[in-house]
Amino acid sequence: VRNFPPIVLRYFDCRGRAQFIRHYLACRELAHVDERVALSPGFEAWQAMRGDRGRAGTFHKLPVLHWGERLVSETLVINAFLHRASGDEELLSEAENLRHAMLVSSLVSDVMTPIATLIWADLAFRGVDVGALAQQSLGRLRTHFASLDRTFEEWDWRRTAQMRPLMLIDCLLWEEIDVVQHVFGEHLRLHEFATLARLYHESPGRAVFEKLLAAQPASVTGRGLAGEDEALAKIRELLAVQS
Ligand SMILES: N[C@@H](CCC(=O)N[C@@H](CS)C(=O)NCC(=O)O)C(=O)O
Repeated sequence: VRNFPPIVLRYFDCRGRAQFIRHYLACRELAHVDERVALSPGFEAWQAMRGDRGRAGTFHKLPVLHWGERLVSETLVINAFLHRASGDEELLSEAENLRHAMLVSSLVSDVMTPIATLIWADLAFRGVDVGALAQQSLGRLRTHFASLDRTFEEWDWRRTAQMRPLMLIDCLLWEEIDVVQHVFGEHLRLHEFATLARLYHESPGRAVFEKLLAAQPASVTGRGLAGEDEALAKIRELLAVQS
């Protein structure tokens, strides 16, 4: 067992960019503080902290990871840092590490980001046609899920993943599939992506992930539970009309 320095993960009290890191730290039982910045319509807690570079980090954005004296900003960099610092990187071959990095990048840029954009759309882009954006986002996500499904199948992922401990990519994959289902409901049709569906349902971390989410229910974005539920209800209503 390695000795790790004190770890603090700071992020808003939502799932967003950091829930997969929370899942990972919990599953791997890495002692840490899960510091959640309270959400409110005016983001008062964040406004009070935003100017403090020691807490808001290099770019005054969250998530921020403290690893002993180290402060790490940027979701992808935090991921790469943790993958290395935890010792996971050295358990994999160079080719495997490359695959992990490609998948993380793909899930963050092509799943996590468009989902957040869609949920915020009515506030972020005045006058946007939310129904059209939702339809387009769903179509693109389904196409992307088909590519991921094929990739995991070709890479014999289910078998090889069983031969190593649960890693960040497993947490991220589960989290993104869960979020996409939460947002699109039955419109996603996860069962049509057989490998992804199995990876999701049979994830060794699933019980821990679900327990963590049940213990601290959180919205996907910084809109907060009530505001986000309303936005999601609207999105699903618009999708139902179009389908
Ligand atoms: N490129 C950064 C983006 C981080 C980011 O945009 N964080 C948002 C929350 S998801 C934030 O801190 N917003 C508050 C602000 O910009 O004042 C990353 O990938 O971590």
